[in-house]
Amino acid sequence: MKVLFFHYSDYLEIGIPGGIAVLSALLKGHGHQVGLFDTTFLKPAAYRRSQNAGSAIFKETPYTLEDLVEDDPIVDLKEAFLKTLKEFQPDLLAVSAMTTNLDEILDVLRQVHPECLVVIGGVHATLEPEEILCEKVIDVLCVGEGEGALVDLCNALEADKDTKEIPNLWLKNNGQVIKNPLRHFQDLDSLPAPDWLIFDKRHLFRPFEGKVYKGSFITNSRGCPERCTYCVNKVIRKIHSGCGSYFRRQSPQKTIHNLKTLKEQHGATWFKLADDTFLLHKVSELEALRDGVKDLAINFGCSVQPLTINAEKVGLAKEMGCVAMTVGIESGNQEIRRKILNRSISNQKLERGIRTIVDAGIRISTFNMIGLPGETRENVFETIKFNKKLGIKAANVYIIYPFPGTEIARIHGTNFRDANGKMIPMNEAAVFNLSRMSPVELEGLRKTFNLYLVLPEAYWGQVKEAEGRDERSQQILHELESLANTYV
Ligand code: B12
Repeated sequence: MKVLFFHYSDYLEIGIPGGIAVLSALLKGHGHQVGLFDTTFLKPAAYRRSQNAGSAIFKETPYTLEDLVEDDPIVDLKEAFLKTLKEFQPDLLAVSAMTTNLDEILDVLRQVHPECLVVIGGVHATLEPEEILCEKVIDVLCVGEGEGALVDLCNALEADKDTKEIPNLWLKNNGQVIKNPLRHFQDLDSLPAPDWLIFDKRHLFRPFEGKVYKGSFITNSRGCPERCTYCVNKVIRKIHSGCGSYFRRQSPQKTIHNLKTLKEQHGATWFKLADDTFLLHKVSELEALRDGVKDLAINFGCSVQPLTINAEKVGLAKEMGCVAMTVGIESGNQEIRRKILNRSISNQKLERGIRTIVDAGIRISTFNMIGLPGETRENVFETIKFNKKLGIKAANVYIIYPFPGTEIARIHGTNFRDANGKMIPMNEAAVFNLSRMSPVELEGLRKTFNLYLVLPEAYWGQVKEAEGRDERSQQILHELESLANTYV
């Protein structure tokens, strides 16, 4: 079978999608031929090299991603897709969708109408299967994990066998939808190393502390033990009741094997372990990982769940090559964190955890959300000040987006689609209006959050001026960004 994967991402939003990478490796192992249509490096006509490169808060590298795409031609997405379909002649188009890219994917498919069978999977397919299967351009949908389902589908199609009873797949049949039950969760140790070979090499661009490395995202667990009100994991866990333990970890041996393979195949030496649970592994497992990883001489960053941080585990991560950790603070107000987000950790414990990471000499950044239900401007400043007190120099800050199915979306009756049925883009999340701030004020705080964080309080009056939308505010914003660079 010839299977063409479709990965839709905004221009230059790099990072290898773990789902497609593992599915591709598995299909190749079963003798199928795999191709990829990836929008990440398709330069749109509207693209302009950013004017203010260098003024955002980061350390400059000898070259940037923009340098790497300098000579690329402008490409029309639809034409490029048609060309790939013509050249590759797939038997099956395998599409991966998150909530955030579904509309763009469907736009392309509706314009092109591929002749081959189209199967869709990914987080959004799992969350909203009914909605997606109403689309004429989609034939088959995969709920949950795709490994068993996609291999079974390809093998059956190739052998001209019936595909109607493949677990995890929903199929259209004479105007009806066949909804097959879910299979037991995937054993992570039985999977091959992710296939990065089908991706453009520029996905591996990894700037860190002024140097450029090669690498991308990998995961070594699935599911999540937490039940946060804003996260899709809680919904996905519910859909899968009866499929086994939702949260699963890979064995250290398997993680070592995958890292080794990716280093050998691609020269990758900088990885981002994208799941939140790196330090949830037992000490004995982390020791085994350390023993296998330290000779690989790799660097990595990982996200960690604050309650799992302790000096012994952080020390082991450091010995393996961990140079950066990201911790979800989400809100500096522990009552908001507990009551609104269902994250029970106290500020005191969070602080202790973060200091442990700092003391180990590991660079730290945080995840923060603003625009939370009932939140005030003062609450946002509690989050800024909490980060500041901990000496954080890099904060990821998002306006909360109530994804479909999450508790926050249910409680507040939000719809991620506007009156015309279009998905509300991530960068317009302020319109959900869950907090006590206006969308304009919230957007202003989002763009200046890191300036408040990095610059001394003496500058805060100027930073407030930069919150505005007018030209003068923009000008102040750029000036302050340059100034902030001297503080990091
Ligand atoms: C790494 C990562 C990223 C990376 C890479 C993204 C990518 N495309 O993989 C980057 C940093 C780019 C990223 C960005 C964002 N991300 Co992200 N990301 C992740 C993370 C941590 C890991 C993804 C991963 O590799 N998973 C492991 C693989 C194996 O699982 P999988 O992708 O689900 O694939 C399996 C199945 O879904 C299925 N499947 C997938 N595709 C297909 C296709 C077919 C044909 C079939 C049959 C099956 C199938 O089979 C796979 C194997 O079982 C997940 C959380 C998580 N643990 O999944 C969040 C997650 C996917 N991200 C999320 C979000 C919100 C974002 C952002 C919006 C964040 C932001 N505020 O900017 C952006 C959006 C980017 C965009 N433009 O759309 C949400 C998605 C919510 C949603 N409803 O869509 C998640 C689930 C986190 C969360 N818990 O909320 N992300």
